[in-house]
Amino acid sequence: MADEQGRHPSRRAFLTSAAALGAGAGLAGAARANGPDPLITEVQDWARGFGEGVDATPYGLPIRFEHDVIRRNVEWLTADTISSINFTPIHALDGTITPQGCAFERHHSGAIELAKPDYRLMVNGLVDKPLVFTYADLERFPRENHVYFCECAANSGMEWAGAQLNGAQFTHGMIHNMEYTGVPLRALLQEAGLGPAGDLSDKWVFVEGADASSNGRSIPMEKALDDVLVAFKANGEALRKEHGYPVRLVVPGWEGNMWVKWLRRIEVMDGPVESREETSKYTDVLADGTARKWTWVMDAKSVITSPSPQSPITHGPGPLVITGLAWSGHGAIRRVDVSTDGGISWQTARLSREGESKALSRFYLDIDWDGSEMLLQSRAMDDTGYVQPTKDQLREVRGLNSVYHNNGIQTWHVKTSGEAENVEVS
Ligand SMILES: Nc1nc2c(c(=O)[nH]1)N[C@H]1C(S)=C(S)[C@@H](COP(=O)(O)O)O[C@H]1N2
Ligand SMILES: [Mo]
Repeated sequence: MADEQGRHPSRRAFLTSAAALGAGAGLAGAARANGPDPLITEVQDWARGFGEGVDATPYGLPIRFEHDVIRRNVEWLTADTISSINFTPIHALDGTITPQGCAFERHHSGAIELAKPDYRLMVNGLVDKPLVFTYADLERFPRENHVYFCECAANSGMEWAGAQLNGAQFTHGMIHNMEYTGVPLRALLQEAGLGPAGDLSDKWVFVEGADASSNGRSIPMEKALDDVLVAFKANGEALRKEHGYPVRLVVPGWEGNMWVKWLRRIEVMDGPVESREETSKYTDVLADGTARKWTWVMDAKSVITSPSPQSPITHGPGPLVITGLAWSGHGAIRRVDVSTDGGISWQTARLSREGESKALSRFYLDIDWDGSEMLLQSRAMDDTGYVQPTKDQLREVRGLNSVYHNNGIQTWHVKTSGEAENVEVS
């Protein structure tokens, strides 16, 4: 942080100088507020000798000043860390790609270590010839690269009954967005032979992992033949152990639970298995006690990552960058609106680039903050025309029994001090 680097004046001094310039001093004023002396003339410590050689860091980790930008778990959420969850520090990241080292993990029976030589993937069931692929076999199929978000269906699930966890990392951090390299599942199914094409519409695949939980899920054949990837690289390098090394399934736009890690088996079947993960879990209990099932697609959603409880405003009035993430499992983000008054009025934010299908979009709203309190909200719209609902609108349809698929609008109460808190407005 600034203090550890010893370069910036204290926050107090900074606020004083910003205040001296007065509100609305503009960008030049804000830049000058960084120190009393506009010019840096002295030779600084780090220029008096040599830095480290290229052999010091064969594989780099973030510099120590960034030690705070890490995955975190919430201890009371689960009984142990084996069947548990940690959260991406989205409040501290920018752009859209999530580095693997801080991308959330969700395990039902812990992260296993599975070496490439031991890896096998079986395709069986209603195929012409059941096959077992080694890792080397998978590498010989034509490959594709795609960026997709992976969101756990339970993301924001703790917020159904009202504002609870104080930070975007905890309310919205069960998401990551990576560039995957892999082979379309379609290619492996075709290799095994799917029989006459006409019969496929009522077929399903059951996908299973090699870990003790197996995390089995049924996927309709239409999706399996569409954009599902059998992936072995993320952001250019091998998958990390915790994300399913050496091979995981990527099921674009659909709930994270279906993205089976340590993928070991794909069975073509006549119908769904109705496994634990798609009946007692990952279904949505409605107000009348019945459960919605097959709610695979992650609806459009967004969150302001900064300012937010873990990323307060650290300067006075004047230029302020409001930023966040938006995504939709149905397609691309078309527009994001931001409100500073709890949803009474809205301004259209700037997308950092055109929305990409089933991938995170980064938005910015650059404002001249007058230093007063704000109730910050963001509202995403995707290319189907769907608009992210308020939490009240969601509860009207879904009741209060749900955990999964909470894509309601989030509110941060930003105080005059710049600190922010998780609140709900209705
Ligand atoms: N084999 C296996 N696959 C799994 C899981 C698991 O426990 N075992 N967890 C699932 C759940 S619930 C989610 S949200 C995603 C999380 O992927 P990540 O750990 O890479 O973030 O993996 C899914 N795939
Ligand atoms: Mo999940």
